[in-house]
Amino acid sequence: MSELIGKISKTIEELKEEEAEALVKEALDKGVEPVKILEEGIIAGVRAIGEKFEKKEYFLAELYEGGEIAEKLVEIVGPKIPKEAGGARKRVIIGTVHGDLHDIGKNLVAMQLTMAGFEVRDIGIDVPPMRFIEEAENFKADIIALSSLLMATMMNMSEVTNLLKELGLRDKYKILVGGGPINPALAQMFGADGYAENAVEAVKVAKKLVGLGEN
Ligand code: B12
Repeated sequence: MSELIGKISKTIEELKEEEAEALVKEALDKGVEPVKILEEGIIAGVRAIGEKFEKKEYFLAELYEGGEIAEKLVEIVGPKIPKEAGGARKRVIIGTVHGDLHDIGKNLVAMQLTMAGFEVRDIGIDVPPMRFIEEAENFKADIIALSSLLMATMMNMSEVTNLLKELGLRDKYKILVGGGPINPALAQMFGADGYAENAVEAVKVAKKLVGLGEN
């Protein structure tokens, strides 16, 4: 089965959209766990594209194409991930920080949180700091979740936490952060309450942040 997962990752890396889609469907039909397909197939493939881009073996056009393929595949696999029963309707505002247009990972996190019982409002990409706060206030959010894939924009996470402090609203929300360049130390530096490396972890951390425990 891991051979099939490996093939998924490889065909994505090679930008073979139709082949990748057929393999993903085959894996689902064969009962491979959707989370495994996602993490070890799709995300691994897309990461490999990123590495090729870094080594200048791929260029912007391939980066775009890879993003589109991944998005399509995530749409197929995401809804197959088992939905958790019940769950309190805690609310999350999620978006990608100002200057950053990456949204595949953020969408996955939003999807996982929704499936875990959270009420999620996704406010998109390139979101200015003040908009996160306005939306959180309107939505009566418990958590503000920030995504950044770029080193050049990740500092915008602290703009959100700083602005919240200035407005005397910092204690009203839990801030959850994530995305490629982020790590626990940076999350702390940006004034966040929690960090998660991937969408599955994001659910665990989000639950902890709002006192829902691990289940
Ligand atoms: C696809 C892609 C694009 C697509 C994005 C399409 C889209 N709709 O998102 C396009 C082509 C638009 C793009 C553009 C650019 N990109 Co780009 N891109 C990628 C690529 C290949 C994949 C990203 C992805 O979708 N990964 C799959 C998802 C599922 O993983 P993820 O995003 O990491 O998300 C997971 C976790 O990080 C976490 N997570 C994410 N968000 C959040 C939020 C919270 C709250 C939590 C808890 C967790 C969490 O959970 C997610 C799910 O498990 C990466 C390579 C890489 N290694 O990531 C480069 C990459 C991110 N891009 C890069 C660059 C440089 C750019 C450009 C600047 C290129 C250019 N010269 O123009 C532009 C920037 C445009 C902009 N202003 O944003 C660099 C960033 C380097 C850096 N660290 O700063 C990377 C790392 C490539 C590389 N190795 O050089 N890119």
